[in-house]
Amino acid sequence: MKVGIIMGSKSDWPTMQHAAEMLERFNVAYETKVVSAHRTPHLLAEYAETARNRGISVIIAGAGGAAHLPGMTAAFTSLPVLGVPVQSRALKGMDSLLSIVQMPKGIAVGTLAIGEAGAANAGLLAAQIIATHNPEVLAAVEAFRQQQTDTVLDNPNPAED
Ligand code: RP5
Repeated sequence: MKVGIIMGSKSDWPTMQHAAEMLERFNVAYETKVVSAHRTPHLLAEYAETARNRGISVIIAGAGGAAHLPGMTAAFTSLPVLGVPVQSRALKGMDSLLSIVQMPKGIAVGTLAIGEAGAANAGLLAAQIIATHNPEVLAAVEAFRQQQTDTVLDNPNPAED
């Protein structure tokens, strides 16, 4: 089983690569592809409709501006879709966020934060979804979280390096 990471443009990669890096950390297989809801609508339909049979179990979709990619992807598949609002130049990603998060009732998209943190957390959440039926991924996710906890507890003084 693997994760599909799609994005509306090559220009989204500097953001979306953080989702890929997170999946690598947990040894989760993934594929990446540029799929645009408005520039390549037929490719989007084909990608989403064939994803499950190609072994994809979660789709991460990142887009900016009038970001209909995650919602349209969710319309074409019943796989879980995680939406990442990419930061836009004009409106700093508020446009991306609102157009991804405000899905009307009946078709679900799990929306993450704007930008790099959202992309990284989309990778983390996808790994956690896979971890519900994969003990190796579960162990890796729990080790990652424990490491974060230890880092904080081992460095309680904010004024110290
Ligand atoms: C969206 O438009 C993409 O997801 C990207 O965030 C934004 C700008 O795309 P480019 O003009 O850089 O291709 O479709």
